[in-house]
Amino acid sequence: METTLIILKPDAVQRGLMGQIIDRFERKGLQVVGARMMMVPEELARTHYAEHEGKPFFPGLIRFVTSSPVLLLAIRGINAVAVCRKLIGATNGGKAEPGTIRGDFGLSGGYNMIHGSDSAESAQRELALWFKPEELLDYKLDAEKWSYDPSDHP
Ligand code: DAT
Ligand code: MG
Repeated sequence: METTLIILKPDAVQRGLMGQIIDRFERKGLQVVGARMMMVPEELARTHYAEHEGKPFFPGLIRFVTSSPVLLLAIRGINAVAVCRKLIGATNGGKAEPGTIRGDFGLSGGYNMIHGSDSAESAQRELALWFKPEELLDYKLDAEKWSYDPSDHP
């Protein structure tokens, strides 16, 4: 089992898309193990996006993610990082495949509604950045036995 960090960015919250986006993860069979809304402090945004510091879009990105509340989600499942990235789609909504979250709901490269960790290592770093350990809940999802074949489990 893997846990990944998802952030519904200010545009997703303002456009009233939180429910529809959460639904994508739930109907896939993934488990929500953490959730919290917040205004993002600039320092936290800069740390989260540190790999992009110095790129031309960086100042606009920081302004955007700190401009209005976001919804943090911690999502768990087998290969959750890769599965979520696939559900999210390509970075630019105008180019993302239909059927993906960005492909179905967006047109923009910067205002692309959602963040998902890009590797297991990023997920660990980012979950620790945004959630306190006690905010990630270990609980049994009863429907899970119908989402996975027992032989799927590592
Ligand atoms: P992703 O969010 O798909 O992992 P990324 O890590 O390359 O994409 O970039 C982080 C965020 O920065 C992305 O979600 C939106 C913004 N961004 C990336 N490239 C951009 C660009 N060329 N113009 C504007 N914003 C961009
Ligand atoms: Mg990224």
